[in-house]
Amino acid sequence: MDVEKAEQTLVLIKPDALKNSLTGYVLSQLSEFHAGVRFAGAKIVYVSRMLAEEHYAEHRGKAFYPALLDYIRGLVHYPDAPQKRRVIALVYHGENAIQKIRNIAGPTNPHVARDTKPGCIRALGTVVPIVDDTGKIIAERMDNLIHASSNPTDAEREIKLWFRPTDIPPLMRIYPTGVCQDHFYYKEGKIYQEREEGCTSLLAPGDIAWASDMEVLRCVLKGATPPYPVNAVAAKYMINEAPEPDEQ
Ligand code: FUP
Repeated sequence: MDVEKAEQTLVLIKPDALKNSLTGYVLSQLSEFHAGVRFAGAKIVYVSRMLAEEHYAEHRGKAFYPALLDYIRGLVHYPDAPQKRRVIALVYHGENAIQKIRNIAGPTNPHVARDTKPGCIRALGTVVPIVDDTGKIIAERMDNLIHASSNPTDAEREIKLWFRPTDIPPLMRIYPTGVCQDHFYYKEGKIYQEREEGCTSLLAPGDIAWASDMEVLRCVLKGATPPYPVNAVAAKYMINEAPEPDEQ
């Protein structure tokens, strides 16, 4: 297929699917034979707070947001086993990939999924009430087994959040990339061109990077407002680097 015409979408197999041994089932449902989409990227990810916050940035401030972060980070399903906290992140590639996979995933709320689309993946999920300090139900946490990008804009943002260009085979990359000319180091939300104590090296001269990520880094260095948060650039370069301080 012509790369220009193909769509890509991000799928996350979440901790509840892993805990219930549903990985094989999900992969079968999303296979090329059943869904007509192909793998473009795959990785096992320990989800840092920064990555979780960026992934669910649109839900920041909502009553279910803290529970959503704990869920995607695996704290809910593996409270006593930090070493098991992870998701499987996948990029699928194909014509109409976003809608095809959303259809197989089904409605966001597993109860709605069961009622309206029995047989879809999320019909196997569950809904858990979230209570405040007084025991009053303030929201619901939807344990719906998989994430699937909902539209082309979200898909691009999410794929670039979880994957570097070099995680994807060169002939399958659909977003602009460039060759980095500078050193970019990250520490606590700031970007440096010289190595600082305790910083992480994000990019070095010669590295292939998402063109939009390099624009964000250049903006931050100049003190200008970047098109998206610097943490959305940095998070992917810190994947699986180290556990959070409270999980060591
Ligand atoms: P979707 O695109 O289907 O993942 O749905 P949303 O972006 O609306 O929601 C993102 C995640 O938040 C979903 F996986 C479910 C979760 N969620 C809750 O836990 N409680 C809510 O009240 C709404 C959404």
